Amino acid sequence: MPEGFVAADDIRAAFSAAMSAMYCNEVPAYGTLMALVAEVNLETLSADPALQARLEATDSLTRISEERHGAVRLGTAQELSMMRRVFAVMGMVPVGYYDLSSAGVPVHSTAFRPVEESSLKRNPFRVFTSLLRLDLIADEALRREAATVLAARKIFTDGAIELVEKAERSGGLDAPDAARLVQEVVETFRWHDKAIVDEALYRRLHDAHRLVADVVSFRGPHINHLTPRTLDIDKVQERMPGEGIVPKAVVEGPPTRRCPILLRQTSFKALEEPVSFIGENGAWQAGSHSARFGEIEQRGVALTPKGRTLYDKLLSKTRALVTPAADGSNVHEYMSTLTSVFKAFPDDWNEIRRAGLGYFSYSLTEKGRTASRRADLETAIEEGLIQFDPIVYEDFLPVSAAGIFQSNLGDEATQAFVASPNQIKFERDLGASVLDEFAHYAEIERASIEACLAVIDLTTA
Ligand code: OOG
Ligand code: NI
Repeated sequence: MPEGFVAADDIRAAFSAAMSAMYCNEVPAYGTLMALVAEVNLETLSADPALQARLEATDSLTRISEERHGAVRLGTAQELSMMRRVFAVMGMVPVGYYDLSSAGVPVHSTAFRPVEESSLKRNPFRVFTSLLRLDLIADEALRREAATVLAARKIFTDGAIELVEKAERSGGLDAPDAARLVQEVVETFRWHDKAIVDEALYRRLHDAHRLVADVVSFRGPHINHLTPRTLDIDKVQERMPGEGIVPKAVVEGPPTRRCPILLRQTSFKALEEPVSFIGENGAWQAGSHSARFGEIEQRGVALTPKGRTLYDKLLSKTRALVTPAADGSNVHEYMSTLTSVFKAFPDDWNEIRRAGLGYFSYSLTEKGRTASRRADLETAIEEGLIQFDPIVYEDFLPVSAAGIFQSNLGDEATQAFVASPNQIKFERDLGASVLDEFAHYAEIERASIEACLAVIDLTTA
């Protein structure tokens, strides 16, 4: 990076903090949730010195209190490709393709996030970004009207666009420009209570799918949630009602385990917020809309394709036995079924590793650094020359995401669409291809083994 430019990681960290401050202001329950998460994280760490020590040793402790993800839903290919360019200036690239149509939500998505280890440690802010699929809406006239409304709106400020172009031209931004970019980009995610449609069109969009109304009716893609990361999601879930927050009934993802895998998430329901629709003769007409909510997550080890296949199989098996009811009436039955079905997934780090189910980062122990003898990987682990840590899953899960979408769309909104993943079209609209998350984790693991190998020369053992 040329002299005088602010590191992309620092721009992202400033952006994440600015978004959090804005959301705290706009949705006070988010602030309450952050305080609760901080309290539980502190308790968890003091009760588990070994966890604290590993997080410290792997240099991942400081990122956790600052860690969060957000989500937005965009309306057009132009919006998506500009969003990619904006996030690129902050060191965030599109990772993964998520098809939500099969789960009854007319969008497909990616996650913009940092990928380098040092960047993740500095600040792992990520944004789950969805693109509306008007092609899945049956009513052709409505589809055209929605497209016309979307084509006319501008979700980025002129200042944001200028600064992104400048960063692309010069390879970075100096401090004043970087600070200005953060302020300009935050504008895109702000809540607007004045709709850009009248109530009649809002109703029709809403009847097609609530998500369509949410994307099309407003001037910008308001951030719809921000999610802090907790070290004990069960405890936060349990304490939410005491703080006046009602969580959704079921924690999405795997059950409670000794060795956390992938991602567990829960949310509180979207707020019903006052908005005004375009009325007659320049007047505004009062109404309401619900879109914004809060969510927490707990992250575990990234799974290999083999591990992910097992996870998907066990989750489908659970859901075939008990489908979680939206009103939470069968939550105990669902959770106990989930727990018993997941007994088939090993719950010991070394077993998970040896079975090739998860990705791990290998490092030399103190003893390994000074070892005079050579050994292969497994022997070196047995002899305490090499240790391994789970690589954190930095991405999302489509079934969980669908559950989060649904719980905030009102549960009557469940709808069937023909499953139609279209990654090629998504990437064309994005203007780039998405990174393959599995290949990426595999590479981190491989590089960590190679670094050990360079020191104790395993190959010539
Ligand atoms: C995104 C829902 C997905 C997650 O954490 O899985 C998501 C949305 O509602 O726009 O954020
Ligand atoms: Ni989320």
